[in-house]
Amino acid sequence: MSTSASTAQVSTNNLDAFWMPFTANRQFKQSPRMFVGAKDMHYTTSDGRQVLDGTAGLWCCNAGHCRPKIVEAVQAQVAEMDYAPAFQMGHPKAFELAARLSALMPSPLDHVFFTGSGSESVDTALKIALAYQRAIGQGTRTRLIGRERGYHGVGFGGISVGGIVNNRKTFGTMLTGVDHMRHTHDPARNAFSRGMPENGAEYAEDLIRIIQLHDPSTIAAVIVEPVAGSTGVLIPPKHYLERLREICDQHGILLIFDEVITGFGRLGTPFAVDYFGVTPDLVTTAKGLTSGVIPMGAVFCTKAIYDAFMHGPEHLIELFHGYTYSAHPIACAAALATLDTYEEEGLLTRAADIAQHWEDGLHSLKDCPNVIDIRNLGLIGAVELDPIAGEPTKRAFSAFLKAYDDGILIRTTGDIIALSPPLIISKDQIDELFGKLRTVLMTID
Ligand code: PXG
Repeated sequence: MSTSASTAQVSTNNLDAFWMPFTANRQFKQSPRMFVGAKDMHYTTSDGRQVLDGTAGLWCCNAGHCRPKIVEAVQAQVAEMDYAPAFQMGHPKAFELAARLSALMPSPLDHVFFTGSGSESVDTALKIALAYQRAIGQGTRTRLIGRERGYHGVGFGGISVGGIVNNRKTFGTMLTGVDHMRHTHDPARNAFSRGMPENGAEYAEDLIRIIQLHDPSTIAAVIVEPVAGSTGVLIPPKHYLERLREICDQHGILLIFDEVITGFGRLGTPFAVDYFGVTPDLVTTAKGLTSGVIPMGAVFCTKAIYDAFMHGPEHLIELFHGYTYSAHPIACAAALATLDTYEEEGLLTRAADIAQHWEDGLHSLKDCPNVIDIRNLGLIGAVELDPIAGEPTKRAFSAFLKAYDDGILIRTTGDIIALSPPLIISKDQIDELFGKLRTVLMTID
């Protein structure tokens, strides 16, 4: 479809029926922002403008947009076999993909369970953790521990262990038996840190407080984002994640890393597991797995966890869990071609090469009005703004609207601007992004 044809279609559309997710529906429908095309680092808007993608869609299009190999793989797969049942049947690409993913992820995280999204990956990991504890005779371990300000998707499991108040407060009591560690944000000591903050390893000790309150024999697993994304980018303090691992080991508690945004090269290594050198028991992924092209998630678990289920009569199902779209053939084809693209272009480590340029550009915004903190790691950045008194989120939202008008796509959460471009971004495009963001910050109230 040509751009002009899409524009015509958009302009005649009735916008009323679609209840948009995580969107100010009434504001949007008065003044819609429509994308009709995408290529590499840019979106095309319905009014024919190019917008530089500073967010990889929603942290997912790590290879950039409409990359030929991925497009062709999806086209070929949908014509060859559109769907295959995932329960009691298989297809070769699912096994090929699991084997390749297992080779990419450090050992012993060598088994892969497929899902359809990050939220499903989180639910899956929590359920595997509970079922595992039971399988090894630790059935009293039913509690799940998350962290304040954590985002683990929007399923009931994810919002229960998550710690973003607006995502929880209107949805009742959620899962029982959940507790939360304190978050690690400490602007008084760490504002404008470059990379990992120096202060705050001791926040891991909050897990001990929770363990002492509930007794370790009641706790199945702890889930954290290695780098918290959605809440507005919180980088873990140095030695914090190592300490969490130690405490979990001491108390027989499984550690789950939610790598839905850090997975697939965001930090300059394939996974945050590699970046931090800390090995959890389960890892949740989605997004960059298919570069956002087809919905898909994958949960990695250790051999010990997988093996704990492989007992009993062989005709019996070992885990009563799975989705209609687990290992969907088109998603598998997209993921395999995405991994090829990552490999051919060195994208899973490319962020490491440009991280310094990214950090310097981002921190050059320090002198802009209302900037109270800047944070970065790998190809992730955040600029925190002082909220307008009595009108939280308004200043950042104005920045988002102005940025869109000026040709850059940014994300905002609260009064924080979050940036996470495709991993193919050039140094010139980084300069363009921060140059335009500077203009935005200088212009808005
Ligand atoms: N875990 C983490 C750590 C995430 O960041 C999910 C789970 C859920 O994934 P799904 O595929 O169910 O949406 C996420 C999703 C943002 C933003 O702007 C972040 C996400 C989604 C949409 C927007 O920060 N993260």
